[in-house]
Amino acid sequence: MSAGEGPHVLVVLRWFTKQLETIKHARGFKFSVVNSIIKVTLNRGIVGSGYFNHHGGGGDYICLPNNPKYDKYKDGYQSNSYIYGTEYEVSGYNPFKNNLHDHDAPCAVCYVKSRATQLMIPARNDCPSGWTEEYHGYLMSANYSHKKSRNFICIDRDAEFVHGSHADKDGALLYLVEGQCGSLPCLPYVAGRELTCAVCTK
Ligand SMILES: [Ca+2]
Ligand SMILES: [Ca+2]
Repeated sequence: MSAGEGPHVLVVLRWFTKQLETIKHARGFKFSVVNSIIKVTLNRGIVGSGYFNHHGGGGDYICLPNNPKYDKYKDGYQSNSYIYGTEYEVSGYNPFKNNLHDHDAPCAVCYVKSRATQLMIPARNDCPSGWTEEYHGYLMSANYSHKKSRNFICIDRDAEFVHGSHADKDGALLYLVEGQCGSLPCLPYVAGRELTCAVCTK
């Protein structure tokens, strides 16, 4: 979820897009200033991953830019690794502000100056003392019954969707994650309850 380029560089992958106050453009990046902290949105794009029911291929959700650049290429399929857009699958229960079901998931990659460490905390919707909350929401991942495992990612409770994308085309999919008791202790965990998450920086 993060990529460091030095001790004071932080790239936060946000699994949603939120309207940041746009102050100015510099080197093609959007800047915003929140509480005197400069946030730079390096990339806005769409969540991509492998097809939900393929056995192999790439397994993580990644943030694909809206403006891809190709190098050498040969159109048509010669290889055996594919990438798809990603739909929210929340028909059973939607705790989000927006009705996300079957919509495509957008994303943004942000840089927060001066906070060099990023942490995604599962099963919490707040941050430890001294940390800044970037957002909180719900833990999501792949469907257990599908053929492919994926990473757990934190989706903002105010998550947006790609407008005009309500088409049920599938591709990669995102499901809410619920606790299962056993090795997972209940209490404090509760069977079937949707887990939260928070993304914190310091
Ligand atoms: Ca769908
Ligand atoms: Ca549930």
